[in-house]
Amino acid sequence: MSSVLAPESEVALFGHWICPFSTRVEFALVERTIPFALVDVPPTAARPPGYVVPDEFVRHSPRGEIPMVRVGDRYRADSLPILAWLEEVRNEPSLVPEGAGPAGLAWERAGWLDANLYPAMIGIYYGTDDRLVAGASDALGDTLVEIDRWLGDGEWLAGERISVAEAVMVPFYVRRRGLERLGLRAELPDRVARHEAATMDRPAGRAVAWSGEQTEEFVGRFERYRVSRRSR
Ligand SMILES: N[C@@H](CCC(=O)N[C@@H](CS)C(=O)NCC(=O)O)C(=O)O
Repeated sequence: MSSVLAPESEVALFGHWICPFSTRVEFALVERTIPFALVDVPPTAARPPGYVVPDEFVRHSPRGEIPMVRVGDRYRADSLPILAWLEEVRNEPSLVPEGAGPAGLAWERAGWLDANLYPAMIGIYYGTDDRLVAGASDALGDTLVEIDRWLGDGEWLAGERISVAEAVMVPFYVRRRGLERLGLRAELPDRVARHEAATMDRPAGRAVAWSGEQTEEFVGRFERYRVSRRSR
């Protein structure tokens, strides 16, 4: 049975381009052709002087974190629960496709990426000395080996169809050039490189891809962060 969003159920994403968790949700909304309004709420560290947090965000966000999504008059925070909720509010086209692989594989892999790829990725940009950055880069390289193994079973991370696993993977692809500038040494295995190209070439991939300026802003932000930590 298909569920269709009622016309009054307008969707809004409270998020910001630099936040990988917002990118997951934005990718999923575009991939699933769910129309939405983007309410730009920069993370605290990226707010320009004088920025005023929208009242609606303050009132409905449980932890003051982006992403938050409104559907009609309901709100949800936290990217993975948001992705699950969006499957409930409108189930087609789904990012948890039946027949994509064994039941639950897409969520299992999305969870694995959240637990393994993200700490390594975040370890690179928050790494304050070369040893920490190199360790995070090696850990990230190990996750790429595992992801390459998954891609031996099909074109997508959880089988034959794009899924929530791609939504969780995409923020890595979006900031990969920036990560290389900040110390990522691991090469993309061939199948992962092909998967990156296929994913980022979709309308949803293009919607969340960074411009050169965005990559510069990301790199500059973390270079300054490193300098400030080293001079303490
Ligand atoms: N587990 C959350 C993490 C969200 C998160 O950490 N968001 C950051 C920005 S990337 C945030 O809003 N931090 C609070 C702040 O900047 O004040 C999710 O998956 O959505």
